[in-house]
Amino acid sequence: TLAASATLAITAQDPTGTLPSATLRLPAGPAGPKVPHDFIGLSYEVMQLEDPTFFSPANVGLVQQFRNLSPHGVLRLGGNTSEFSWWKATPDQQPPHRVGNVNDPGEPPPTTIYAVTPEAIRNLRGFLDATSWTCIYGLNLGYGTVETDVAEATFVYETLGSRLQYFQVGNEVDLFSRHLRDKNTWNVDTYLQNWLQIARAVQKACPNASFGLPDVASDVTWLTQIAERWPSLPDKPHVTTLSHHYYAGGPPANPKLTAESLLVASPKVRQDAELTKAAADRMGLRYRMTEGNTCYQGGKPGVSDVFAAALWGAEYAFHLMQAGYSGLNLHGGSGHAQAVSVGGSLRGEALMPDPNAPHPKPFYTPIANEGTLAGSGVDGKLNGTYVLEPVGAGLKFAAAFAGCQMVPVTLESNLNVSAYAARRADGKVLVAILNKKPSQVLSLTAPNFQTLATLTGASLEAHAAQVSAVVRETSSRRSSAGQTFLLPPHFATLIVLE
Ligand code: BDP
Repeated sequence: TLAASATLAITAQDPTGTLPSATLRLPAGPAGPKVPHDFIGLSYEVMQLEDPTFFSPANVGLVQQFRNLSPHGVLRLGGNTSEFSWWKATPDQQPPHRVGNVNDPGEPPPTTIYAVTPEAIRNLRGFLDATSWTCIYGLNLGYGTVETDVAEATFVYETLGSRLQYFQVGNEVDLFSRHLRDKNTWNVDTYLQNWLQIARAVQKACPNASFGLPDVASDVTWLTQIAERWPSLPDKPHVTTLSHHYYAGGPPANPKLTAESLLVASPKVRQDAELTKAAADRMGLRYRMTEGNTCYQGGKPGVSDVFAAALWGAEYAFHLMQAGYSGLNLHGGSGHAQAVSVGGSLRGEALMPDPNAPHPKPFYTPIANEGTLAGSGVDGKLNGTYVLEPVGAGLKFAAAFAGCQMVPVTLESNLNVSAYAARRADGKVLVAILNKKPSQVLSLTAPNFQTLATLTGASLEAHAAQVSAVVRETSSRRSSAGQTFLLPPHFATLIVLE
């Protein structure tokens, strides 16, 4: 165990041997946050529930991928499409007629709707049991009413039982002024009125249910404003978690977003974490990043689906662990909301997604179905073969810290290398070191360690098809003090100190 401070020296490989450029220290002192055992999570569109065979124990390929990613995790259902879903309690029930106002370009039109059925929820329960994961379930705030949300929530609550972690009501409410509400009146106060009306009714129908809020897209000052108003609000539902989203880049057309630029630390990650922690501490709640990825609008090819995304995913997860988050959910799935609105057909007065139109998968999905480019969860073309994509491999790499206690690390470096450490239940200290440069070789000197895993790819831009972004259990490696260990460029290693 780490009784006092330990020092690992990381040096850039330098032909003259004169360049000791980085020193990593694990100072003895107060421990960092405890990482919950179910820290790792994924986020999917509610739209995904349209195919009840997707989240089902019979979808064994997907069950395996979830279990492989983390033995315990949190599946969050939400996204843009949660505002356009409807609860179809019986097979003959007709979709509601919805009249929309202004659309944000790229959002599903308000008349695009997604049916969620009892069969899908029963299968979801089986899927969660098979994976040992729990669920954050997104209810519709955009078009939801007390009546429709209570009916859906009651069935979900009774069916998911202890597999339901909490309800979220509304996705990215800070953006509602663009498409779902009047921009002149929409703000934190009108949001809280809307939210409380539904959440109170759901709480009454589901007495032991918990809630998370506000699930903002990017404006975390909403969390601060909610924390200010919270003490004076009457009859509050049982809230456990404050949540926000984070997309590192976007739109995909932005030429500045590249595999290399993705790996430059963003100040927003730290700023979001500070505001979020302050608001959550004030309210006595946990905080979670419930939806995010490398680039919004479905991701960017060459950035979101390449090895750089694996390093990004690992680093982002470690960063949130160190910042005290209760978890993160990287977004993905076999369909993408914005693509669905293309190719609708008129049925009565409602514009429905064409069941034969493909729902292209987002480029950033952590787990991909190999058949999804040609098919979707809706039209039954899923072939049952699922693969871990680069960003998912990054998440799996970071999952080694779940259940551990973070150990603050200091790293003096100008090398674009980062390091995170955590103490395992057996007292041993894990250290993850990420070499993010496409060319620099680093050497690491440590007292005594074993390598547990590495995260590797042929290059930062190696495409998913050829990427070897896999977490490998390497054979144990014991080194005598002073022995150096080379860290190739664009490479991450996870070691355990002896
Ligand atoms: C988020 C939405 C999600 C989208 C994603 C994206 O919540 O539904 O799929 O953006 O643009 O804002 O990729």
